[in-house]
Amino acid sequence: MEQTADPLSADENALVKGVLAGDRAALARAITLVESAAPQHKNAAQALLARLLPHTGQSIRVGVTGPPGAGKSTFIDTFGCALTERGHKVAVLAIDPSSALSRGSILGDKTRMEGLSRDPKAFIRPSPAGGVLGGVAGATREAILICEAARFDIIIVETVGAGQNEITLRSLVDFLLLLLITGAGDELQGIKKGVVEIADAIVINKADGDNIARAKAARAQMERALQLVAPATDGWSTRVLTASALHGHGIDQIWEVISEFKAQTQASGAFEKRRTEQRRAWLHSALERQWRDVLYGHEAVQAALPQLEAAVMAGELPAAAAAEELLRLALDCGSRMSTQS
Ligand SMILES: Nc1nc2c(ncn2[C@@H]2O[C@H](COP(=O)(O)OP(=O)(O)O)[C@@H](O)[C@H]2O)c(=O)[nH]1
Ligand SMILES: [Mg+2]
Repeated sequence: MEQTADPLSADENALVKGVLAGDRAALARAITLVESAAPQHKNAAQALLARLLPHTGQSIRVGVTGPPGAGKSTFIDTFGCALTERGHKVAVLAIDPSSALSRGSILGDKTRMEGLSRDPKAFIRPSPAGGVLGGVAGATREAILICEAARFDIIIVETVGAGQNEITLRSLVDFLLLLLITGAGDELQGIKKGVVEIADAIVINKADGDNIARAKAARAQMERALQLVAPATDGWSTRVLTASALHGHGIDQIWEVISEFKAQTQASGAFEKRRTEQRRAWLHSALERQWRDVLYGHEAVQAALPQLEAAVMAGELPAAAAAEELLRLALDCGSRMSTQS
């Protein structure tokens, strides 16, 4: 068999070694590489991932979502510190598809993870802002793998509950935790239809002070509501808990639930089945992205696009006909229109 050239330079080989050794600077650089929107980084990023892939998969990937202000950052800080204290290595990533537009970063918002950011057993990575070659979800998936190769055994991915974020998050993690808070009464705030159905646990946060009774009532209500929906994970009954991220109450119980989830779903096969499906989805999103790049990067397509666009905009040509013409050009099967004229 012919040996293909290793597209990794000496520098990049050092990067692989650094990541595998758990070196934080190497870890940060590797994630920057897969996040890069520069086409010249694509080959190196893919080669890096291929090298790291055999060393991935050994973590539990936990998604945390909920409305703004529910306490996600505070919770991750408290929870993360409790886990590093038990000897775990915790990586925190953020997925924020809107950051490309807003230039915001959800891990850069008001609540910094004060404890965790100073913890040598933790690694925090804000959501990439701006254009990312693999899309924000793709970059986050790849960042998860890189953290695993660096031996982080608990990966927490945060996203604010807005738009399609939770659906994207669900496709990246093993366990999805939905964080909610009560309003003035015991009704839950910022709860979106459908999100409860994809959660493996619902935590009613800020169960402290004079809020405890309301949180408990909300919990009972949520438990009743859940009896009517199918669980998010085969064989697992969605748990409802109360907690105070600020005061550290209920945090150990949440870890117990996640550990129980892992043991149970690994025994039943549901855990690996979900991961296998997630890898399938990874392929299809990579394929769509790369195909789009090929299509729009094709010289003949670029040359023909303005004219076809103008014709469609003027109402002279159906969009499907223009699209088909562009596809023909990209696939080099010649132009139907030019051969006809
Ligand atoms: N009383 C109380 N306040 C909390 C708790 N968790 C978070 N907060 C406060 O709620 C606000 C929003 O928290 P933050 O973690 O930034 O929420 P996020 O937007 O979901 O990330 C901050 O002022 C926190 O101090 C809690 O358990 N109890
Ligand atoms: Mg936050």
